[in-house]
Amino acid sequence: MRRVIVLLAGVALTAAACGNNANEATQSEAPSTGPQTRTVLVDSKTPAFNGAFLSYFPASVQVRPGDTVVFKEMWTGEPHSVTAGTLVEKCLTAAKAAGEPTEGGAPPADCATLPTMLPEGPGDAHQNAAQPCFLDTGAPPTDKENKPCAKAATQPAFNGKQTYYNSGFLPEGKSFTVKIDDSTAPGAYRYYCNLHGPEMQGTINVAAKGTTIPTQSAVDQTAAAELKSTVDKVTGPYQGTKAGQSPIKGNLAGLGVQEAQNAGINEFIPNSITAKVGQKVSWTIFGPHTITFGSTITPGGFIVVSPDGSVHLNPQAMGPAGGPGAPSPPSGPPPSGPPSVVKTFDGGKYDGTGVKSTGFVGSFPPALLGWTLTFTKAGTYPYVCLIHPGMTGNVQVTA
Ligand SMILES: [Cu+2]
Repeated sequence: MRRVIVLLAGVALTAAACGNNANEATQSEAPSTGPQTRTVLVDSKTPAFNGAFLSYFPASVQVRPGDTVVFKEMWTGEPHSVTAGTLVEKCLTAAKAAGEPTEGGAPPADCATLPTMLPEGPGDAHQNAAQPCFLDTGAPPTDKENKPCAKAATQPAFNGKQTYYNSGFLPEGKSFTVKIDDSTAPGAYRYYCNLHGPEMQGTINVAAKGTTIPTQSAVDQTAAAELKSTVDKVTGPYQGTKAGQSPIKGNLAGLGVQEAQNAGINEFIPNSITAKVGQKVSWTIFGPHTITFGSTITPGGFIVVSPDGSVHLNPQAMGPAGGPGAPSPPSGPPPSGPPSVVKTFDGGKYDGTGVKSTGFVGSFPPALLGWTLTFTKAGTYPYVCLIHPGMTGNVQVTA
């Protein structure tokens, strides 16, 4: 699930943003008196399509010591964290030097040692990454140890010196509030998502005390402009695919576009499939999805926070039902050229009774996985993706 975006060219996430531009000063800056709070979105939503955005909006926010940054989880079904600290800085610097993100490449050592929220294959969430963790010194437990950090009685303020400062998994409706400690030295402090890796990162720019900073409405405008820029890149290829002009033929479960690799389109295209009884229906899976018939699990409910704070994947959502799970992607060098289906697995027959599900499939270009299913009875069969809320479709089967 980690490699949801395959490459996101080195966008200038680390550049100081919207600073003390004299032209903006009159409208967009707040009085410097008193502590301010600025809100940053984690992921985002658009009316243009059902999607997910592996970005923070805006990518850079300016505050001062004593101010607060609130990270608001937008919940598209993609699990995220806000994870900062000197160990994360090291990882992001190494990733940039290594030209990360690279397609399928191994992460640099400084990143590989950091916790990741979910396993690459089957298994449960990693508690060292999925639960909050605030360390003044030392490294968090490894994925292999898979145990949470010692619980902090209260969340400390961020001072720029902590080695690891992690929100943990941010469920739907949750925000992560970060108070910037009075002692924090001015500078750029980067953070990332410990599931999606260096591809999904942002910066808290801490300015000197007394600096005037952009207002929340200016921050919101920057966030909206950044989202629009991504949505604009996606819209053409998305509409083209819906009109049947995609190089990938047939039914799609999800879609990513080359032009904006931080965006995922979480839709079944076309939304409605027609088939005859006994005819094999096939899907090309593009992204991290399930194709699921007859389930009562709420889409997005594949990851849950237990009352004790531990975070778990729901095996009933993640596992296949009524057939085999996804095969592992083929080894060896990936095919070149446009994305294509390299392996297909078969869900067998379905008559509308019980649950039929692919289980979780991580299928990314250029080597995509396909799934087939044969309906044995006429009728209309609604189906969903259990990862992404709002990702629904139906198959209309006639005799
Ligand atoms: Cu999905």
